[in-house]
Amino acid sequence: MRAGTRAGPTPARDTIRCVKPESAGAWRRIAHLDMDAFFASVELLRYPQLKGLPLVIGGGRRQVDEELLAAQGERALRFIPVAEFPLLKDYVGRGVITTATYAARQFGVGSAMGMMKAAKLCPQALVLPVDFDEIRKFSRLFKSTIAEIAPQVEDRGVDEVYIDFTDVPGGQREGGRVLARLIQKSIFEKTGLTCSIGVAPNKLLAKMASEFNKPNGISIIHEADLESRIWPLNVRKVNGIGPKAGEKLAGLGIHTLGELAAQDPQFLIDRFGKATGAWLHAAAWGRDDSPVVTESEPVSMSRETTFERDLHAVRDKAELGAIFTRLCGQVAADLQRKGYVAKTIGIKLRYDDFKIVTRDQTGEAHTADAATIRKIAGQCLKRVPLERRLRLLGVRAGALAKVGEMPIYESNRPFAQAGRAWSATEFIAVDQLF
Ligand code: TTP
Ligand code: MG
Ligand code: MG
Repeated sequence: MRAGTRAGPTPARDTIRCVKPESAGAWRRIAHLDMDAFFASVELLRYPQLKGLPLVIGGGRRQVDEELLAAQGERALRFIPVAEFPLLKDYVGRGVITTATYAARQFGVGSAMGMMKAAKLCPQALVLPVDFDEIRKFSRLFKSTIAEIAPQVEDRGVDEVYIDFTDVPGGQREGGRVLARLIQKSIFEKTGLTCSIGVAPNKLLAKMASEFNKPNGISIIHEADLESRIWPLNVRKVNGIGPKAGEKLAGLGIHTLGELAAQDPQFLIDRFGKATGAWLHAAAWGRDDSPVVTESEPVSMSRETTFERDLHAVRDKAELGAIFTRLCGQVAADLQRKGYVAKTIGIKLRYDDFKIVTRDQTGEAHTADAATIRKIAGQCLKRVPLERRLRLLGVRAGALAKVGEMPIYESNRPFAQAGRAWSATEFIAVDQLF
């Protein structure tokens, strides 16, 4: 019998009930996941013969890199002898390292270090350039793998995310360790890459925890671990305490988070201002309520305008044309500013009798170009009756893709007319997104 669904008098043993955490009363469990030596690990997928060797990523693509790729053909990349790879000691040029494998880090080489300095520390390290297309591909792949398991994912850049474990089935087991293991395993199976995960009561602590057991580690933090695991850390380990604040705190004799936690909040407020001072104190005590923000991708972007007086397509052609062109320009600018391209372009009209009509056209090619949008919207306009005067005109860009994420080979086929017109309610609902 389930707890709480008793028939008859309450037996004594029912007074202590073991209730599994359910959504409302569950402990907040937030994970931070960060890929290990990300740019370097992506190169190791292509050149597995370099595994375990010191490798740094940095500099532009050089002749020597082109030769490596060209010499043997894609399929044979894994068989290129290690001796044929360029060495850091032979590197000429300025540039900085974007990342280094853990084998290279043992020599003190790391992100943001100048190539020349790194060459002195570890001349025998191999050096390869960044391949941004590969990076983007694997970034998308590991993130989509996570989202299939735990849908509440906050994108924090190329190689890291926050994940809300709280309501995911199994997300509370062993403080989140079971789900973290499953995610690690799934990412490895899909990509061949490893990552590290910290699970804690909030984002602030999870971010710190993901670094505790790098690479390929999991760290579980509970509130009770504050004193033993968080307070010994340097204040700079908190995401948000940068070099300037760190220096200022050091000047006050505050180095560790324990020392920061011991301060009177007013002392910090007096020196850092109300908001920052209070935040510093809360951070040292591991307090953070910020939510995991799942970015919702826009479905469409649109602009519309209601005219000051009703306009007629023939008699007010010039005025209407200018407004139409302006709306198309605005939609194009919105797309460009937000980094999107659209596959469907549509128009919306409201007549003087308040009736609404819409038309759209979808094609193979994405665009964010004002002139192209204007041309396609113009074709849509030809498909609506224009005898009545118009009160409102709108232009909409739909079927959006992020720039750089649309199919590479888009045919140049002209836009085909879509059979479906979009409804006015859809138009308004979508508009409210912006
Ligand atoms: P990080 O996650 O900071 O580093 P990482 O993944 O290389 O190593 P770790 O195992 O410690 O997480 O950054 C992710 C990628 O971002 C990194 O592989 C390269 C790039 N990057 C830069 O281009 N410049 C930088 O200064 C840093 C820190 C990273
Ligand atoms: Mg990383
Ligand atoms: Mg990172």
